[in-house]
Amino acid sequence: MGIIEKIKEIEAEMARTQKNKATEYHLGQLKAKIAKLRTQLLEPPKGSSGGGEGFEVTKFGHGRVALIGFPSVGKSTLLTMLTGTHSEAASYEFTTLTCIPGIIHYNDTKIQLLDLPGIIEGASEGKGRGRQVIAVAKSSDIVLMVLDASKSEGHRQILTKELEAVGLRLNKRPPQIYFKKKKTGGISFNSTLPLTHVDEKLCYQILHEYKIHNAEILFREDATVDDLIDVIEGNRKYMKCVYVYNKIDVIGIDDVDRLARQPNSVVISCNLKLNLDRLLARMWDEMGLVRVYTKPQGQQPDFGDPVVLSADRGGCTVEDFCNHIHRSLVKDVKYVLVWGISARHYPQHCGLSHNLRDEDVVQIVKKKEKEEGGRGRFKSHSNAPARISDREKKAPLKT
Ligand SMILES: Nc1nc2c(ncn2[C@@H]2O[C@H](COP(=O)(O)OP(=O)(O)OP(=O)(O)O)[C@@H](O)[C@H]2O)c(=O)[nH]1
Ligand SMILES: [Mg+2]
Repeated sequence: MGIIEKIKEIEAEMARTQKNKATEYHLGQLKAKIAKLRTQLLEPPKGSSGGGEGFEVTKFGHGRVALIGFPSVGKSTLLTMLTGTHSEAASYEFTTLTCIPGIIHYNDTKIQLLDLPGIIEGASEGKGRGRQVIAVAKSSDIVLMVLDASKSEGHRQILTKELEAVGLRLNKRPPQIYFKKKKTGGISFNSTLPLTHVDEKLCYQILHEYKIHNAEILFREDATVDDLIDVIEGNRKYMKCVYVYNKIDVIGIDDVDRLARQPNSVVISCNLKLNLDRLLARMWDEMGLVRVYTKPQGQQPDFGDPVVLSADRGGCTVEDFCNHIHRSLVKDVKYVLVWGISARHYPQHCGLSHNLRDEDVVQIVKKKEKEEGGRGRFKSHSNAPARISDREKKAPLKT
């Protein structure tokens, strides 16, 4: 029996089983069995390099965004609109057959947008080109789930389920469960608060299913069985997702209003070019990129070409910033001067561990170099870049 049939069989058994206190342990075990099988399904077949032809696109720019959706919802039209790169769009399904990259220039950063073939129910089990598409989605920083506003709202759930089946968790944070395998000592089970979904026995059973007999486990929140399985599997990817409802030109205003009020959603129309700027702004916010401008000593900051950092990719500290410029820089840095949201006063003297925020300006002071203007802390105040002070008027600094 193939893995997919095994999964189907267990799913059928779960559907047959009534949910109550007595079957709780059995259901938990079945869930763990499915999770294990799904992980097996994801492992590339022996002897292949994984991935699929035409799908490997080189990473480019400061971040990567994947367009995921059913066929004919307007993904290719959206890529053409936002990037100017032509991607064939047509009224029949499965127009796009490979991954087509485009570049969005936004806020001095370059973002790679990927148009992908439409996926359908069953994609996680390999239907259509689902597996390859989902692999690309996993390699990106955020997902834009494109939905047809005029079609069933169930599509959003179906796609979310497909992505969950392969270990993607959309708009969720990792469960607050500490888990560590040990060599000896049995299982130590603890929680910092009363648990309503999982008890010690269920936890033991699930660990047993994974053949784990020595481990330390600490629940820091009232997590579910699924959360526990996610932590044990350890290969889940937590991603931001923006739900993009396209084609609002063909539905009534009441429906548009309702869709727009759903969490993490943006409504657009490619045909009428409606709300595309809002979509870009939303996408950019979700990516959490941090632009840092360098200021050479005694000169105006270079506002043309920021160093772009990201908390998810590499971190946002002064040290990360220095490493971005040159690997050998860190050891020469005495301290840095920072202007911007992250600074308590302008300029603030900061060390390598200081966390930078978007649109900060940084001047590096090297070990043998003298600080600008001697006792620069006070004198260089007048050098504070105009752009920062403008913004500060709008959003006064909290200290
Ligand atoms: N009414 C309306 N139609 C749109 C809109 N955007 C795209 N379309 C139409 O939707 C159809 C499908 O568009 P595509 O861009 O090819 O869709 P896709 O998601 O790339 O489809 P696949 O590549 O097959 O997965 C085309 O006929 C487009 O003209 C819109 O905002 N409003
Ligand atoms: Mg397409």
